[in-house]
Amino acid sequence: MTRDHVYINGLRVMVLIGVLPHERLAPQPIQIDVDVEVDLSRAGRTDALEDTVNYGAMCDAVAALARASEDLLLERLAHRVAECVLGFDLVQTAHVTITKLNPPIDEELVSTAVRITRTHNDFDIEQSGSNANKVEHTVVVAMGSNLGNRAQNLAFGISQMGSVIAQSQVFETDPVGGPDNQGPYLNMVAVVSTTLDPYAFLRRLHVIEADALRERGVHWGPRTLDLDIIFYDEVRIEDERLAVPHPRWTGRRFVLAPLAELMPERCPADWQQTAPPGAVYPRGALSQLL
Ligand code: A4P
Ligand code: MG
Repeated sequence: MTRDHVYINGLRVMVLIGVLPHERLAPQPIQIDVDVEVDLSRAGRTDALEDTVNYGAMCDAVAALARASEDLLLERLAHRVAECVLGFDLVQTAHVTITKLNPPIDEELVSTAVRITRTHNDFDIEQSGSNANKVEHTVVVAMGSNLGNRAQNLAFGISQMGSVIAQSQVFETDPVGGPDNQGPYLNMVAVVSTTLDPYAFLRRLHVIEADALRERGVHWGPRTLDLDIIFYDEVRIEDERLAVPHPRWTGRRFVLAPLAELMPERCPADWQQTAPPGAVYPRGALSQLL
C-alpha cells in the first residue's frame, strides 16, 4: 500500500463501444481517467524518470489500446486498461474510470461511467519490483515489423523488453498470411531474462506494442511491432490468454531462421527442408540498419 499516485485525467478518445446496434456502427467519445498507486519516494529523492511511471508513455499506451478496442462493455475496456497500466514497472494498484460522454439513454444526463480497482493479484501476476519472486526466467521473443520505420520499431522493442541477453540478425521476410497488399517484414528473435511471470511478461509486451503505436485491425494485417512469446523457460501454457510455446513457431521460417542462430538445438533438425517456403534474407546486425 502506498500513499502516492500518478494520474491520467480526462483522456478523450473516440472508441467503438456499446451493445446497441447503432453503437456498433461508429466510434463514440469516451473519457478515460487513470489513477495508479506507485511508490514515488525514490523518484522524490533521485529526480530520475526511471524511478517513477512515465505518464506520457502510459497515456499513449492507454489511448492506443482504447482506439483499437471493439469491446461491448465499459467494464471490459476498463479491465483491459487496468491490465495495461499494471504492465508498467512500479505500478501497484490501478483505478480506472471510463465515462461514456454521450450515453444512449432517453433522459437528460451528463454521462455514465464505470470505475474499477485492480491489483496484480487480480491478474494472477507477481508484483514487479516486489521481493516476492526474484527468479530469473528465460524468454524467447519473436519480433516482427512491416509498418513504419521497421528497423527503428524493432530497436525500440529491444530497448523496452528489459534484460536482452541475445539477439539474432534481422531478416527481411515475405509476409505470411493476411491481406495481399502488405509490405515485407523485418523479423528477428531476442532472448530476454525476466523476473516477470508469463502473463505479466505478455502484458509488458502489449504495452511495448501499444507504445510503438500498434493497431489491431485486420487479422495478420500490417503492424508496426509484433512481439510473440515463443518459449518461456520450458513452461507449457494453453489458455485463452496465452499459448506457450507459440503454437505456430515450427511452421514459420521467419521465426526459425533467426531462432536457429541463437538456439539451433531448439529447432527441428530438418527445419530448412520442412519449413514452408518463403523468402528470408539476412540483413546484418540491427545496429547497422539504424
Ligand atoms: N497470445 C497467445 N499466445 C501468445 C504468445 N505466445 N505470444 C495472444 C504473444 N501473444 C500471444 O496476438 C493475438 C493474441 O494472442 C493476443 O491477445 C495475445 O494475448 P496479436 O499479437 O494481437 O495478433 P497476431 O500477432 O496477429 O496474432 P498471432 O496469431 O500471434 O499471429 P502470428 O501467428 O504471430 O502471425 N509474416 C512474416 N513474414 N513475418 C511476421 O512476423 N507475423 C504474422 C503474425 C503473420 N505473418 C507474418 C508475421
Ligand atoms: Mg503477436
